[in-house]
Amino acid sequence: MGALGIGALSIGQQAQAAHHELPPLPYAVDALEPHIDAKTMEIHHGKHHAAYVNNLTKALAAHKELQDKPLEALLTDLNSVPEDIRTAVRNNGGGHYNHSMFWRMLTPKPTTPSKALQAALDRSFGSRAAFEDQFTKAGASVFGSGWAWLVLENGGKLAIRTTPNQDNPVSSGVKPLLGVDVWEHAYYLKYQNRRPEYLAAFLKVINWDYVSERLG
Ligand code: MN3
Repeated sequence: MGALGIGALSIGQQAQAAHHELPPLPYAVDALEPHIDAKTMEIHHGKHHAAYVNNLTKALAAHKELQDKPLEALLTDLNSVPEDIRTAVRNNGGGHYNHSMFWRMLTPKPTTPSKALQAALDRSFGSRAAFEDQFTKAGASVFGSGWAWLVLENGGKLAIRTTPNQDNPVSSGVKPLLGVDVWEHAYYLKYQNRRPEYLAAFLKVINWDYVSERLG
């Protein structure tokens, strides 16, 4: 038993040390061309997302008790995070959490919403096209850096929200199903100031299978 316990503990410690890691992209960096270019993907994932992971790890270094807590739990209850690292967790933990889902929300493969998601889109927005129109308008309306989201509210209704910086809707108690990163780093190399063009391109590479899965 003793040896087993020590073994389990050491595996646990390894898992903790590796808790916050940059996940690999689920496709090649050029897979989303021409809608999202390879250079943008390379820098966005390999530099920006990596920096959020590194800075989160640094922030948590002095708070070992938080290192094995799921990121979603930290972001859902930011007030429980010690004040000295709360902003760092909000920004860098949010950045890591947002981007980890963002890569999976994209795919080069053609996908469509599940029956359940399509019905929910119809109920909440009238049609998928009407949703896409409102979603891209919301993305275009974000002033400065932030995100636009399709969220599942507590009553089971879908809604569109925007958040500043790297805030995630889980911090206000709703579940994100789809998010679009409208920080300039997500599109500037290819689209410069033409954010609406980036948003139109984004619609072409949405992974509706994953979004449907998130609806549950
Ligand atoms: Mn980004």
